Amino acid sequence: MSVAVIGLGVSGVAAARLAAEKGGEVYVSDSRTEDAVATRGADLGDGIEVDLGRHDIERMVDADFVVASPGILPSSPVLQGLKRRGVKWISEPEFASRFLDASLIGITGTNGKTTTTLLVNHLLHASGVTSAAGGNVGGGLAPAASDLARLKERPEWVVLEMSSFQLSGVETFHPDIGVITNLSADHLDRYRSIDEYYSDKSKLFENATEQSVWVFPADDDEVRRLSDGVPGRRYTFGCGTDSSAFLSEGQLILNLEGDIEPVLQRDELPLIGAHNVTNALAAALTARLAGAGSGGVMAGLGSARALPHRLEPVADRAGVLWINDSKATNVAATRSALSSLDRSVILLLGGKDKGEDFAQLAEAMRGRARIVVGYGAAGSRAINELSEALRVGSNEEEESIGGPRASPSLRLVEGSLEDVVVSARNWAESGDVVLLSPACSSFDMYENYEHRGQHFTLLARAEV
Ligand code: UMA
Repeated sequence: MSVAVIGLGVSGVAAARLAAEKGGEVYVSDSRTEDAVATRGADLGDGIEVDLGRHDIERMVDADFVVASPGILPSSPVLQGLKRRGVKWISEPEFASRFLDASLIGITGTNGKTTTTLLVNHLLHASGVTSAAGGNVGGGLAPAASDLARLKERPEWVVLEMSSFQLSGVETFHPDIGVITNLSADHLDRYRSIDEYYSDKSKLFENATEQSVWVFPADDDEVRRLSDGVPGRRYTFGCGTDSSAFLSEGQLILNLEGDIEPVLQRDELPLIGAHNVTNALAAALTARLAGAGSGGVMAGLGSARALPHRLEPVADRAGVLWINDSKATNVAATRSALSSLDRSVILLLGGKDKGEDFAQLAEAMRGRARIVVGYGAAGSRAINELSEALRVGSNEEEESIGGPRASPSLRLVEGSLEDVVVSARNWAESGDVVLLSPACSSFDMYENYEHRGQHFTLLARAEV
């Protein structure tokens, strides 16, 4: 087997190691030559050919597999060059899935997919079912799909988080259980339209059969539209007692083929926010369908912990709670963070502009956000759009200060995140939450959202 791997990040390294372990002849290339990339290349060891600073398309055209890292744009010269030569490439989890000797749960969606993936894994473990989670997860929380294909001890289940970028390169990938958490706009800096993004997401169904099991949100029109006609058994979670997993009178409940199973009181779930109740319902349902016992699911939900950078409480000082939600890199995630808090909020919003419409946050802000701080490259556009959206449809009486639909005070802070945190600290009053939920990616100031979240956590905890 000859394998060409494009990109030497987490995916590329994992795919190259798997290919080499399977006896493949491996060629890995990366357009960069920086020390960090060179070190990763050197660490691959002998037997893997590493090419830095270029992609040699001639070296790829005859490969049995060309594996492209998910961050490489379809419009990039290397993928365009391959396309011109009629060479197909696959994604790294697609490559891995050919060597995964376990039942497979594939989880995608716009928001909540990492939490749901890791929670399903946790619930399976709590039930004594062997499993391993990975895929898009990132942040050092779980390995790439190809690393799971190299595990010495084969688990019963592999739980894979799949991004749209990874799904775009599937061919034979077919999860035994496929989960979509929800769908809304995202990655509009990469896709030309929302439909193009949804079209990649729908590749989760590419190889569906009558034996496939699907776990979908009950109230998501896009998921319903995309999954229309897809073969397999469907289960839903969310609103209404018609679902297989739902919230009723403060209790999370499963209804598996007519067996009503109370799982946990909502206030016993140690995760903040309504969206995490939904994630927990999806995870509990998925785990039960994969063979987890009800006792294990109950115990597992009770011992779940917030993941770093996802509505993670990081400091509580002078009555002010600081929450790191740096993973909220789109408007929908920030809206869901806002709606899940019942204290007055100072929202820190901004970062690299992904082209989404910030006006969509206006309604969720009314009566909840006391101050909105715009910062970074997208800060001033965010403040301008919100100012316009909050002015339109305003009602003076309802919106008097502290009223149920009161508008936030909009402020722009130029400078670093440290400047933003200093301002927020000065403005915060006891009872407030200072929420970093930026609705933007971090690349204007940071390497990634983890780096941004770590810096925020340090600043929030700093002695002043
Ligand atoms: N590169 C080239 N040629 C190019 C462009 C890039 O060689 O034309 C090289 C870069 O120099 C770099 C490498 O490709 O060395 C980076 O590849 P990558 O961007 O695909 O990143 P990986 O490190 O392989 O991480 C990827 C996912 N990243 C992206 O999708 C952007 C990680 O998801 C994932 O955890 C990892 O694979 C393992 O599956 C991160 C992410 O942000 C967490 N995902 C997005 C999200 O969740 O919103 C989709």
